[in-house]
Amino acid sequence: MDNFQIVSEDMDRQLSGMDAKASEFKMLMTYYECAILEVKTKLDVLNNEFKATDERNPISTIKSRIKSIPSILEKLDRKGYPSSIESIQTHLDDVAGIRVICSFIDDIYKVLDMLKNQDDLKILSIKDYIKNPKKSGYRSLHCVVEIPIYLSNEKKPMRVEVQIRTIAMDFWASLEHQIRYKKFSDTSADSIKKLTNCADTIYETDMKMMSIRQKIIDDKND
Ligand code: 0O2
Repeated sequence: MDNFQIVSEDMDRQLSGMDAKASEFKMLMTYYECAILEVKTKLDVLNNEFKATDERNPISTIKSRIKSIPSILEKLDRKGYPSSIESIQTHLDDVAGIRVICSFIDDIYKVLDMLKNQDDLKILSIKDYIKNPKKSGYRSLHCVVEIPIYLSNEKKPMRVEVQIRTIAMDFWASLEHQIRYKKFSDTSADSIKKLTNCADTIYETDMKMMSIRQKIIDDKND
């Protein structure tokens, strides 16, 4: 049995109960992968252009992922939607996910503005968890974008969720995700408060780093 067969059978098993054949599902995931590539390329181009003009990169790292089959099925079920290929495309915005890690808070909004200025990319929604942090202390800017992918015989609009955050916000979110996220009920109020305090301290440090950078630039220009 070759690897493809194993993947396919594994997918069939994971997709049991879903109104979709593994092959159709795999094709859809390939479309999402293509959409990630398109958005990533745009971000790379913008980062290089910015580096050439400002001599520094607003983007430190770009990560991406395709949502796992269990997470897709869990989310459809939790939101009360049917488990089908059509339902995934209609109801889920985060099957394709890109995380853009920036150096400073103002870089986040610079990246968002750069995305807004791309005429073949549509911003469908923006959630600013920096101006309005989540109760947990989570900070990040989320936007859902629609981008066309060019297939052999059609142009297909695909949605990608882009999460933009600083290195510091990413540090907190990654560790908090490991130790608590989605285990809310098992976590003591004291631990939750401590984690939220850490997020607030990290945000204050982010703000301080940004003003130190600005002061150094201003001093240099005087
Ligand atoms: P993963 O494993 O990161 O992919 P939802 O919660 O998905 O039903 P919605 O409105 O789609 O609702 O999502 P929301 O809350 O705007 O953003 C969800 C994503 O943001 C999560 O993805 C996390 O990546 C991140 N996130 C949101 N809140 C927190 C938090 O308190 N802590 C951490 N560490 N991350 C958070 P997924 O798909 O849930 O998980």
